[in-house]
Amino acid sequence: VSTYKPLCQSDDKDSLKNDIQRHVISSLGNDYDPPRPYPYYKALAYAVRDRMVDRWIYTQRRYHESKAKRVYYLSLEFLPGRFLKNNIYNLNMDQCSRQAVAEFGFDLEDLSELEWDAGLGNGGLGRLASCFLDSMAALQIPGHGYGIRYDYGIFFQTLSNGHQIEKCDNWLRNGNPWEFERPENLYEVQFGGHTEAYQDENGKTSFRWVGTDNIMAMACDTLIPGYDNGHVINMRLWAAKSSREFNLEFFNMGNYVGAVEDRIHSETISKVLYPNDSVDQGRELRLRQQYFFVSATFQDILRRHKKHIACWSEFPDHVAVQLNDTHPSIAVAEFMRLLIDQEHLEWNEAWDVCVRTFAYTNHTLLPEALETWPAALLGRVLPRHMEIILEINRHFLAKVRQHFPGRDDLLEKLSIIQEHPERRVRMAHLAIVGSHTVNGVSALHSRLLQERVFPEFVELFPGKIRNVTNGITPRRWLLQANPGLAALISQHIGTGWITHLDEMKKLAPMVDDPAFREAWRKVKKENKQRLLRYVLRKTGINIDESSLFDVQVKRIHEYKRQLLNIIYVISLYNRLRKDPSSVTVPRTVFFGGKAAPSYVAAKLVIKLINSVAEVVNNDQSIDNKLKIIFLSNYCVSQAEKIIPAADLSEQISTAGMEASGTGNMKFALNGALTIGTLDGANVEIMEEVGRDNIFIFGLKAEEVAEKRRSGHNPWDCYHQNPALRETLDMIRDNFFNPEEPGIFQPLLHSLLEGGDHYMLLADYADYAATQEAVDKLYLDQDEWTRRSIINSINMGKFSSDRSIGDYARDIWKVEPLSRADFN
Ligand code: DL6
Repeated sequence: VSTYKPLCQSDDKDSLKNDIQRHVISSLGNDYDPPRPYPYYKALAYAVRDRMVDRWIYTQRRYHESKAKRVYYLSLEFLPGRFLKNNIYNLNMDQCSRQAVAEFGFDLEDLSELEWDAGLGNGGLGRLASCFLDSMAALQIPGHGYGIRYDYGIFFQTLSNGHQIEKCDNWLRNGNPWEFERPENLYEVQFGGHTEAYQDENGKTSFRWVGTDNIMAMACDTLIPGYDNGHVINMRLWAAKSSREFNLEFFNMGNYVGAVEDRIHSETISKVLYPNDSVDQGRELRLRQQYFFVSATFQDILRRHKKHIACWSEFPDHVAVQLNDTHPSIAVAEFMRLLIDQEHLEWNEAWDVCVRTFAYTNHTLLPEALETWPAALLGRVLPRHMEIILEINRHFLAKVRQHFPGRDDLLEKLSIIQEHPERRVRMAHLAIVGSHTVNGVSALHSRLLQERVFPEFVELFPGKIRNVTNGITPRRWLLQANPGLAALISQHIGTGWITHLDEMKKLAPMVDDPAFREAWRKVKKENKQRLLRYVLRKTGINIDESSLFDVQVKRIHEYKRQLLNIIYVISLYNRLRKDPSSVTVPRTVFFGGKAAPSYVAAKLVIKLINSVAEVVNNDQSIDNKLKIIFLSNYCVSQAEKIIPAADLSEQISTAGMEASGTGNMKFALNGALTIGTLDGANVEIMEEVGRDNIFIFGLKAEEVAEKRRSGHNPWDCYHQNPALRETLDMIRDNFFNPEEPGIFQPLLHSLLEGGDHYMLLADYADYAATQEAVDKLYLDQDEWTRRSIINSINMGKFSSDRSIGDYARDIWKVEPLSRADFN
C-alpha cells in the first residue's frame, strides 16, 4: 500500500490567491500588482496544474502498486479545446476560483477567453479522443493517451470576401502552461536504412535494421483530471527533436550550419497537423508522423511493463492498446518487430501476443478515407516493417486459403497488399488482422461495416467486428458549456447526472410542469442572448433573439450536405421576397466549419453560404425574418458558445455516410431538436428520444444504395419541384455573385450533371416539408419546450462514460481502480 501522501495544496480561495500571485512572480517573472489579465490567466493555470500534479503522482503510484491492467489510447489527433474551466470544474474548484479571481478584479469567463484552443485534431475523431480521456479519468480506468504534440494544430480559418483563408495556428506562441516538457525523456526513432540478416549467439538467423536516420521523440505531458475523484491521467504527446549523434557528425566535420539545418529538418516531423478530414492524402511526412509516435509510444510502454512481466504471453493481461482509426496501425508491425528482432520470440508466439494486445476502431465508411500506403514508400521509409507486413500477410493468406478453399478471388480482396493499379498496403486490413476486436462507432455504422465493407472478414473472424456507439463528456458539454441548464437540472435532481448521465431521466415528471418548462425556456433564452452578443462582436450583425436558431456546425464536406441546407435557405428567402407574411417563424441560420485546404467543392460551399448571406442579410424587404451567419474558425471553444443556444440541430448527412456524429449528441443534450436523416448515431438518438421528438427525413441507407444502383435522375427532382428549380436557377444565373459570374457552376454540375452522388436533390422535397413541420412546432413554444426537455433528459446513452464503460468491459477487459483509493 502506498505510503505516499498527496501534498494536496489546499483548494480554498485564499491559498489559491496566494498561489496565483506566487506564480505571477516566480513562474512568469512579473509583478503581481497591478493585476493584468494575461499573467493572471497563466498564473491561475499554473496554480490549477499544481493541484493536478499531486493527484497525478498519486494516481500513478496506485496504478503501479495495484498492478492494474492499463489502456493505451493511440491517436494521431486530440482536440481538447481549452483546459482552464474544464480542469477547474473537474477539480471542483469552480466556486473558489471564481471568488479568487474576482478579488483580483477579474471574471473567470474573461480569463478563460485568453486561452488559445488546443486544436490538435480535425474534428469528430480528435474530439472523441479527448472526450474518451475525460471519461477514462472520470471512471478511474488506468489509462494513457498518446499522440503528437504538433507545433501547429488545425489551421485558423478567416474569411476574405466569403472565401476561406487558412492561417497557421501558432497555439504555442505564448507558451503552454498546462504541459510538462520532459527533455530528459527522449526516445530514438529510426527511419530509412536497410535490414540485414545475422546469426545470433545460438546460431539462429535474426534480422536487424541498420543504417538509419534517427530522430528523437521528446515527451510532453498534459494532465487530464477525472471529475471530482482525485484520479488524474496523462496525455503524452511526442515532439520531434534532432538526434544528438547525427548532429555530432556534422559538428565534427566543422559543418555548424549543416548541423542546425539537420536539426530543423528533423523537427519538421511534429511541425503540423494534416488538415484533412476523411480523405487519405498519402504523404510521406504523414507516414513518418505515424511511425514516429508509434515507435516512441511502444518504447515507452515496454519500458514501463517489461520488467514486471514473467513472460511475454502475459503482456496482454497487463496492456490493452486501442488504435484510433488506422493512423497508428503501423504499431502492429512495430510491435512484431520489437518482439521478434529485439526480444527474439518465435513468429507464432509474437503474433499471439500482438493480436491479444490490439483493438482497432474504424471511423469511416468512405472508401477515400481508408488509408493505404504505396509499398515502395513504406519499404523505403520502414524497410523492416515492410518485410514484417509481407510475412504477416503470408500467414494470413494461408488462413484465408484454408477457410475458403478454391476462392482465389477472396485472396485478392482480403489481402493486406493491394496489387493494382499499384502495390499498396491496406492499413485497415493490417489493423483488422492484427487486432482481437474491431469496432464501428454507431449501430448503423457497425452494421454497414459488417455487411458492406468487410463481410469476408466477418465470416473469417466471427464476432471480431462489433459496435461501440460514440459518446460525449457531459462535463464539458453540459456542466461547463451550459452552466444555466446544469444549475437548473441539479436544482431538481442533484448532481449525480454529471457522472451518471442516465439520471437525467429523473426529470421526466418535470416535463409536464409549466414552471419547469418556463425555467428551461429562460435558460435557452439567456444562452441565445449570450451567442447573440458574441455574433455582434464578431460580425457586427444584429440577430433577433426570438428567431429560431437553426445550426449546422461541423467540418464542411459534401456528404454532410451544407449545400442542401443553404439551398433550402434560398428557397425560404424566395418565399419571403414574394410575401414576408407567408413565413411565420423568423430564422437565424448558423453555419460554421472548416474545409480541407485542398477540398475545392467544400470551399465553394463556404463561398456560396457567404454570398447568399451577403444578399439576404442586407435585404430590408424581408422584415428581418431571415439571417444567415457563417461563424469563422469553428473550434471547440466556439462550439461551447453555439451549442447551448441552438433550437434546431442540422444532422443531414446522406444516409450511410456519417459514421456516427457526436455534434448530434451535444446539441440534443443541450435541448436542441434535431432535423436529421437516419444516419450514424441519429438512428440511436431517435430510439432514445422517440420518433415524435425528432424531425427525421430523407432516404434511408439502403434506399440510397438502391437508388444509386437503379439510377437516380436529378433532373426529375429539378423539374418536379418549382421552388427547388427556382433556387438552382438563381445560383446558375449568378444572383448571389454578379461580380464573380460562374463560380458556383461546379456545385450545380455535381448536382445535375454529375449524378447527385450525395442525393441532395433526391432528399430535397422531404427536407423542405420537414422544415415546415419544424416551423409549425416552433409556433407552439410550450410543446417545443416539452420536446426539448425530452431530448435532453434521454441522452444518457450518449455519455462517453457509457462508451468507455463498454470498451473497458467488452474490449480492454480492464477494471476501474476503486474509488476508495482516491478519496
Ligand atoms: O467517431 C468519431 C467521428 C464520427 O463521429 C464521424 O461521424 C466520422 O466522420 C469521424 N471520422 C473521421 C474519419 N477520419 N478518418 N479516417 O474523422 O469520426
